[in-house]
Amino acid sequence: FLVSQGLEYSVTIEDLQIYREMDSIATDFPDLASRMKIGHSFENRPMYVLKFSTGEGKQRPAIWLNAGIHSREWISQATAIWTARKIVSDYQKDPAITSILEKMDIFLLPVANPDGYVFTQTQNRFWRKTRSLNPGSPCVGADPNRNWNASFAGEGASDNPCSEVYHGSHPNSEVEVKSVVDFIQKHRNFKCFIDLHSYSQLLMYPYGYTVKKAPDADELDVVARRAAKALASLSGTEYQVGPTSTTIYPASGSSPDWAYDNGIKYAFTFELRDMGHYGFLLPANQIIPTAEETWLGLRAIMEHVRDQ
Ligand code: ING
Ligand code: ZN
Repeated sequence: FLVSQGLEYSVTIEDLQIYREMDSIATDFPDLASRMKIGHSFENRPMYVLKFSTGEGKQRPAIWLNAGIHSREWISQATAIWTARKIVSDYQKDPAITSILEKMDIFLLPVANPDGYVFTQTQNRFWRKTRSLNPGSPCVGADPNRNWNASFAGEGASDNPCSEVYHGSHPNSEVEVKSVVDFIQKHRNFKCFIDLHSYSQLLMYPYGYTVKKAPDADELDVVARRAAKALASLSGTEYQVGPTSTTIYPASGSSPDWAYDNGIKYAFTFELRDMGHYGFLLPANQIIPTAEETWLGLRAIMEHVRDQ
């Protein structure tokens, strides 16, 4: 089909199994899950979000779960789609997720950078950025986790389009970022923003753009420690907890800092398995163990947000 369209190097979004799985989840659980298109990528692939809601027609307080903003971090997209299936399977079985969904809606974006994700499957396994064109430069893409309007172009970002941490021409220049920003701002009732990356086994909270302590750092630290403990309870995987800037490195223009500065207090980043032995090439037999333990961490955070 692709060759007949003259698009032999292009992969349509229907080729991505994650998108098929999103479709079947929405079809299998129509009262709980629905698929929404929040925008499209630079190469015009749809940006699909799964919405989990038991409050038809109500604008409930909401949780944003983001994955795959960096395309090569495959355990992130995989954990996200596993989590989607987990939510629909455990609703009305697990009292925790059931009570979370009685009060809040969950929005899950498993592939925040679809063009990059396709590129990692077809051209370069280690591609991190978007696939937007940079006028005047031969280099492609911007770092979608330096492109948010939070101390944009500050520390830990580059103004060189060839850099892996190029911040882009202006805040939200990447249409994938802009789509999420517009959706969250229009909704106006997000309480929690969680971004999944890999690797290093870290659970971090704002800020990345400064070493100054966030006003809510003490509370976020307590929540993150509780989540890390829950995560470790499954098979002993240890996570380090702390603010982004001092736990990993300073980085401006990141999504959790933007969320936090825009009133979404519970802003976290997970750096999933492993500690660097396999790095981005985490073997397939670690996907489900990673997703299962991460779920315990995510659920602990969501329970805290529920109880606010
Ligand atoms: N790490 C993140 C990155 O974007 C990070 C670390 C998290 C920075 C949160 C800023 C905010 O560089 C990876 N592995 O991408
Ligand atoms: Zn990342």
